[in-house]
Parts: sequence; structure tokens; C-alpha cells
Amino acid sequence: MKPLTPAEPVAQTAIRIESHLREPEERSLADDVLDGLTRPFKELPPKHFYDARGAELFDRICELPEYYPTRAERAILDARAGELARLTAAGELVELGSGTAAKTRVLLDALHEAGTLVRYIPVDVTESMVRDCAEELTDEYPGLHVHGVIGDFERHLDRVPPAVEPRIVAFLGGTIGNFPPGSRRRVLREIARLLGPRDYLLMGTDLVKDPEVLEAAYDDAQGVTAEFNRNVLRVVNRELEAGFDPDDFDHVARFDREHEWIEMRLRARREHTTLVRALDLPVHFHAGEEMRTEISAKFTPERLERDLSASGLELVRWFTDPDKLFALTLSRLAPNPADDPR
Ligand code: AVJ
Repeated sequence: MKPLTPAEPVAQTAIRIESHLREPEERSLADDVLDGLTRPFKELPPKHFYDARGAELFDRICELPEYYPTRAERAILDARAGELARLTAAGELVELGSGTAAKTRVLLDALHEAGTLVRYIPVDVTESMVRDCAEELTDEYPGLHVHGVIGDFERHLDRVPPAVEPRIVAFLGGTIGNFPPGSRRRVLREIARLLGPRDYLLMGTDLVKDPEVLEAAYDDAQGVTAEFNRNVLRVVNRELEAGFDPDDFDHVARFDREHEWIEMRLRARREHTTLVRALDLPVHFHAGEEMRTEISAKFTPERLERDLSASGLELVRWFTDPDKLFALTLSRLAPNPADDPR
């Protein structure tokens, strides 16, 4: 990642959008399929769930009675937004994986009310979402500048413009849980590079709890999560001319107590071979073979603090909902011992 350039004044036009996608995105799916489907234990990374249909299914998941994280996080934000605005005095909000920016409005409202809000910087792979929310938010908040970055927060964080105001970098929804422990710390370290000494990371993380509650949240009665899971096969079919029949796979969601994460898998109902034409790759499944499609890590306060401090961050505040289902944490750069004159 290239070093951040010194602060430059915010542009005069209210909306500025930069795209850093196109071909590389397709490449990444091809690479992930080639890598993941030729391993002894097949695996696909969860980021490929989210085409238009996948995003829609995810929105439906957030409304399900079993899927508590969205509601719990929302409740914490509602209760704490004012406090967060006062504490951070942030002039800009950077949001990683901004989507429809539904929860963002709670934060923007609070910063607007505190009189500090200047700029919103959504970072998302879905161009239409960034454009639409830029239009809506500049209407809703007169004077607000929106600098949209269309890109993947695993690869394009160096495209986030340098801070001109104290900032909050928001990484909500528990998405950090989709990264296994090593990559999780790498992602956190990269995010930490967006922070200066007066800036904060606001992150949502799901908490360890009764496995039955967890498994129900990822295996709902209506089967929406099952369809979401199978959607990755439709993405591969369309993008890489593969011939998967989603009906050949069962949805599996299990809490792994040792790793404290939910694991989603697709289990082949019968032995079969499918050709991924764009890669000239035949993929064989034996009956009952499982392919991992997502991990969603659940945290304890201790483990989260260790991940943060191993990534150069220091926990400032810990907020949870009344049922302690979910946590929002505010952290900042840990003081660098080398800078300490003592
Ligand atoms: C959006 C990644 C936080 O892990 O809970 C929901 C995705 N997967 N149901 C999560 C998801 C299955 C979700 N995140």
C-alpha cells in the first residue's frame, strides 16, 4: 500500500466518485474458484455471495426473526450515536462495505447534530449503491460532501482519501468475522493505516453465545440463508460459465466450538462432476462432500482486544445491547512505544 499523501482541501463539488474495479474483480473470482475448488477440502470465499440477488437475499436475512445481529447493532447505534459523536468530534465518516448506508444515517444524524459533519466516504464494491446513497445523502444533509470509493476493502483501502477532519472509520455488521484469524489481523492493520492520532475505528462484532441461537441465525426456518448460500453457485455459473445445479447441494451451518465461528458449507447431495467452462476445470464432488463457503467468527471481549492490540489498535469503548448479543467497539491507534520519550 502506498503511503497517504498530505491532507488536501475537500473538493468543491459535493459528490465525487472513484471506481477501482472492473476486470480485477472477475479475476479474483476466477482465481478463488481455481484455488478453492481444486483443494482437498473445497472452499470459496464469502465475498462472492454478493451479486444483486445475493445482496437482496442478505437484506432479507437481516429482517429474519432468527438473525439478530442487524437489529442488535442497530439498537446499540441508536442508543450510543450521540455519545460517539461527542466523544470523537468527527468531521468525516469513512464506511467500509457501506451498502445501502441504512445504519449510517444514525451516525450521520448524530454528527450533523453535533455540528461537526463535513464529509462521508463510502467504500463499497457495488457501484450503484455508492452512487445512489451519495445522491440521497447530499440531499438529506445540506453541505455534506460525499467521496465514494468503489472498491474492495481488502485491496483498495489505499484509495481512501487522506483525512481532512478527525474521522471515524466504520466497519459494521460483523463483517470482520468473515476473515480467519490471520487475515483478520492483516485487515485490521490495513484499516489502522487509515487512522491518524485523532481518529477512531468503530467496529461491529458478533459475540459468542448459545450455539443453538447462533445456528438458528444461519439456518433460518424460511430457508433464506440456504438460498443465500447456494447463490454463490449461481454467481460462478454466470461469471465463469459453470454448470452447477444449486439443487444438488444442501445448506449446512454449524457452530465450531473450538474456533468459535459459524461455518457455512454446501454439501453435495449426490456424486457428480461439473465443468467450469471459463477455466476448463472439471470439479468432482463425492456424495456428502462439503465445500466451505463462509466462516463468521464470534468474539469474546478478550479475544477482540487481543486482535485489536496485535494490529496496533487500542480499545477505547465497548458497547453492547441489553442481551449482550453483539458489540460495537471504538478503538484508536495504540501509542507507539518508540515515540515515547521516556
Ligand atoms: C454480513 C458477513 C456479517 O457473517 O453474519 C449472514 C453474512 N452469512 N448470514 C454474517 C451472513 C449468513 C454476515 N455478514
